[in-house]
Amino acid sequence: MKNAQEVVATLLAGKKVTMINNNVATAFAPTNIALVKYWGKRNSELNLPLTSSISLSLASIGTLTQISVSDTAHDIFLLNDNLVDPTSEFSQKLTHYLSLFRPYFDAPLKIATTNHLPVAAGFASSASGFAALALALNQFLGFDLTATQLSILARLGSGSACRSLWNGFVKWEMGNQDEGMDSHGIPLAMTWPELRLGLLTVSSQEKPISSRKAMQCTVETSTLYSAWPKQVDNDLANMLAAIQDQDFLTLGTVAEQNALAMHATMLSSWPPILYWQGETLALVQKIWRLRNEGLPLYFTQDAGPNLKLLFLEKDSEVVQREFPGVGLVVPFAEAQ
Ligand code: 2P0
Repeated sequence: MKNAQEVVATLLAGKKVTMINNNVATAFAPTNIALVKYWGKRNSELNLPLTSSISLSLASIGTLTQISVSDTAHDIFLLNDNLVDPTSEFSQKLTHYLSLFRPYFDAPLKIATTNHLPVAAGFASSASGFAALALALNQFLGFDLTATQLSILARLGSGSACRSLWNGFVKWEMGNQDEGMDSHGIPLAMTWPELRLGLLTVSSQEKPISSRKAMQCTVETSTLYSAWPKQVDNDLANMLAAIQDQDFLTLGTVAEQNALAMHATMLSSWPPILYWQGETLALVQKIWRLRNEGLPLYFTQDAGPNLKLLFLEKDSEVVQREFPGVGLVVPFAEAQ
């Protein structure tokens, strides 16, 4: 069994590192929202999942990361222009990730990250964050890796990051190799210009328990978890068919059911995990009422209290009227 350091060494075997002092590398990666979720790992060091998953990237919403050589003796991290507390979990995660690359360079780095969405509030900021970081490191150190190899590197930072290397629909193949060289994102060629997402922010506060810890607790203690891989298998097949056929009602139904089943596994964990807040429930009930009245509107929810609405362009106006603060996203803006 390889550890993360050995996986990086395998990917970088034979690569020449060509870091130039005072060089600056900048990279962007989109946030992705899973339509069939990743919840549970078979290897927590390499972030190898127990199931495959499918996501939709949010086009121009994501993370912009800039790397340069630090003029201090140690690494410094900036998040949305603010210096990050070196004792924070965010800083420790970044430091650990960078340590995987230390055999290839030793200069202290300045890493400036700009996130379009709130960090650690269930808006998948770690996904776009590690994807942008892998892309920026690739440029900065001249690794010249392929998107698939960068997807593997991004996964070592955060599982869902391996899906943020591409726009549009992406499938994360779980793979079955111990070292995970076959566990990475694969872009799906389909576009869907009429598809819309709506971001409903209930809270931008940091979540009470990280996805990493919540996933582990669910796998170890949830009485419902044994049903999850079978649910995901069915949902993956139905979601792929829905995307292929541009069948919105199936896409919405599968995405919403899958998210609810994931939250049900969390609720049946011990100690129980509940990311919902009162306002989350009120919004879900409103979505269900509107749907009963004939509006084809669905939601998905990640490890936080915020919701992501799924609907079609033709219903944009009514959705924006019903949910005045909603952030409208056009995932296939360029395809229009
Ligand atoms: C997903 N989430 O598929 C699922 C749905 C949250 C709910 O992937 O431990 O930050 O870094 O691999 O990727 C969030 O978990 O967890 C996540 P790690 P990650 O988008």
